[in-house]
Amino acid sequence: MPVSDDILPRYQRLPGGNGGRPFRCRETHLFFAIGATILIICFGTIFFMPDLSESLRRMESLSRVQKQVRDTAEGFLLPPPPHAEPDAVGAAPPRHAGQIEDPHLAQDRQKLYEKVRSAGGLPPPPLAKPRQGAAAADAPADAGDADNVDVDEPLPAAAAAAVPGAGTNKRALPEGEDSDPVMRQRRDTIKQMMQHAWKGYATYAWGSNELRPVSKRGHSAGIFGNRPMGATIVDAMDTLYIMGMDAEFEEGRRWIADHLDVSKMDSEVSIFEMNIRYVGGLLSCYALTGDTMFRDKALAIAHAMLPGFNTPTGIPYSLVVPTTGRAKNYGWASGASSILSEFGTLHMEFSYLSDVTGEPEYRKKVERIRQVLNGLEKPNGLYPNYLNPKTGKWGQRHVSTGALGDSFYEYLLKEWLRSGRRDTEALTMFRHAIGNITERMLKKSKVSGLTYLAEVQYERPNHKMDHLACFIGGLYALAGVTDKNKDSARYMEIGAEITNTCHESYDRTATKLGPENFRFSDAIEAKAMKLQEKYYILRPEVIESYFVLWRLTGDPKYREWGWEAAQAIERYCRAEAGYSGIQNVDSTSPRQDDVQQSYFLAETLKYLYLLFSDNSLLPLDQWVLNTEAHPLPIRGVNPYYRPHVGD
Ligand code: DMJ
Repeated sequence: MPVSDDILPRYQRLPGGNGGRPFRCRETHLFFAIGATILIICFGTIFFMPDLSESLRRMESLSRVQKQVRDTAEGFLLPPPPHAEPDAVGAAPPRHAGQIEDPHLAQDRQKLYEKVRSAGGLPPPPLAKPRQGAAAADAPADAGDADNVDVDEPLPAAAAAAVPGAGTNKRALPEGEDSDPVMRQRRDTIKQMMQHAWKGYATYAWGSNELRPVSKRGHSAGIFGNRPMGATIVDAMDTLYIMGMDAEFEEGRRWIADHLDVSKMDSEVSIFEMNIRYVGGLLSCYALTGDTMFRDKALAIAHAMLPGFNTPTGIPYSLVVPTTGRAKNYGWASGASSILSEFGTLHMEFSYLSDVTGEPEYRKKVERIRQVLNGLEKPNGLYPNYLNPKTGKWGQRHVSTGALGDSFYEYLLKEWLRSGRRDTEALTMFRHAIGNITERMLKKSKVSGLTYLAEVQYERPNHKMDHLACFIGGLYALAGVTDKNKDSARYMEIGAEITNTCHESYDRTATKLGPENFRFSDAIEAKAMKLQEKYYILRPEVIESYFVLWRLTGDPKYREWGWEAAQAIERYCRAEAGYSGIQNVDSTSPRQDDVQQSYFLAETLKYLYLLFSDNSLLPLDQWVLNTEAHPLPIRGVNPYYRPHVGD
C-alpha cells in the first residue's frame, strides 16, 4: 500500500535530501546493489562484444546492412519537430500555431539527406523535386489484381509531425518558379487573372456563392441551395495559398471561420457538389496548413450530408437539406435515379476525412457504395449513368465519360493513388472499367483520324464528346504512368491522342475556346453542331489534361496550348469585374453569360498556374488533385497527410 508523503518524517519526503543525517542501513544496501548492477552490465557488454561483431559478419547480404543504415539514418534525419510534447514525440501531429522549424536546421538536414540518398542509402525524400517534365507520378509498384482494401494499417503519424509551417497558414510549399523567364512571365499573368477574379468577387459578391462579373452582383446556382454560402471563397482558397496570395487567403479564412455555417443551410444542396467543392476544398486547406478550423468545417459539412445516404441500398441521393435531412433525387434522372458521377465521386474526400478525424463513418459510407457497385452486373462491362437507390437496379442505359459519368472513373484510379496504392479494389475496378471503355467507346474520326470517346445509348454509339470528358486524356496518361502493365504504353498514347482531339475542339473555333459538346460525323470533326452546344463556361478539363500531360511527358506543346487558352480567356471572357462564360465560341464577338463559376478559381486558373510552374510545386507523386482540383496528400508518402492520432 503506498504511503502518503505527508505522514513520513520531513527528512524522508521526496524529493529532497536526508536532512543532514548519515545514510541508513537500508539505503547503504540499495547503493551497493546499484553499483554491483552497473559493474555486471559493463563486464557483460565487454564479454558479449565479439559475438555482436560476429553476428554482424554473419549477416547474409549487404542489403540487410543497408536497410539498418537506412532505418537509423531516417530516424536521425527526420527528428520530431521542435516543441513537440515529450510524450508525443514522433506520434502527434503539429499542435500549435508557430511551430515552424528552424530553416537552417531544415536545410542542413536536407543536404545530409541528399548526400546519404545519392550514396544509395535512402528512399526519395518526402517532398521530392521531380525531374522537369519527367514522369513524376511514376512508381514501380504493380498492385496486381488483389481485391482487398487495406485500410486498417496504422497511418504514418510521424511523417505528419515533420510538416514545415504546420498550423501557421503561411505558405510552406516550394515557390515552384520555372527557370525559363517566359514561363515565369506567363505564370505572373495567370496570377494577375486570379487577382482580378478574386477582387471582383470580393468587391461585388462577397459571401455569395458566385459573382456576376458584368452586372457586378452575387449569383447562385441551384446546386448550392438558396443561401449565400461563399462557394467561390471555399473553392478558391487553396489556389490563393498555392499562388502565395496570403492577404486574400487570410480574408477567406476569416469568412469561413465566422460565416460558413451548415446549420443555416435550409434548402436543397447537391451532395456531390458540396463534397467536391466544400469538403475537398476545406480538406485541401487543412492538409496544406494544418489549421484544424478547415478540417472541422469539412467534417461539419460532410456530417450534414449523411442523411442523404439513408436509402435501402446505401447509394446516396443527389440532394439533401442539411437542416432537416430531407433527401431526394432529381426528377429528370431516369425515374429519380442516383447519378454515377455523383455517388461515385465521394470516395477520396470521405476516406481522407475519416483518416484526419478518426471517425470511420465516412469511409464506411463510400465502402458501401463500392460494395453495391461490385455486386451489380455491368452491361457489356460498362457502367450506366443511372442507378435506382431503392431497388439497386440500373436506370436508362446511357454510358458516358462526360456528364453524368466522368469523375466516377477518375476517382477509381485516383483513390488507389491517394491511398498510397493500398486500395487495390479501386485499381481493379478502374482497370476493368477503362478496359471496356477503350474496347467499346474509343473511336477514330474518318478524315483527320482524331481519337475520341463516343457515348453509348442502349448499346448504340453516339459520336459526341462533352468538354467535361476531356479530363480523360490526363486520366489515361496518369494510368499509363502509374499502373505499369501491358496496357501502359497504349494508355499513354490514348491520353495524348484524346488531349490532342480536345485541343482541336478549341483550335477549330473562332475564339480558340472549346464548345460544351463536340461531334464527329462524315461532315464535321471535333465541332459543335447546334447553337446550344457552343457555349464555354470557363471549364477546366482541357487545360487539366494539358497540365497532366505536361507533367508526365515534358512535351512543351502542352504549355503552348495552355497559353493559347489563357490568352483566349483573357480576350473573350474578361469582364470589368472578373471573368464570364461566353455563349458562342464560334463568334468573334460572343455574348458573355455573366457568371464567374467558382471552379474557374479552383481549377482553371490553378491548372494554368501549375502548368507554368516548376514541377516541384505539388509533385504528382505526393499529391492527387480531386475532381475540383483540390490537392489531397498521398497517404504514406506525403508528410502533409496529417492523420488523426487521438486526443
Ligand atoms: C467541376 O465542378 C468539376 O470539375 C466537376 O468534376 C465537373 N464540372 C466542373 C467543371 O467543369
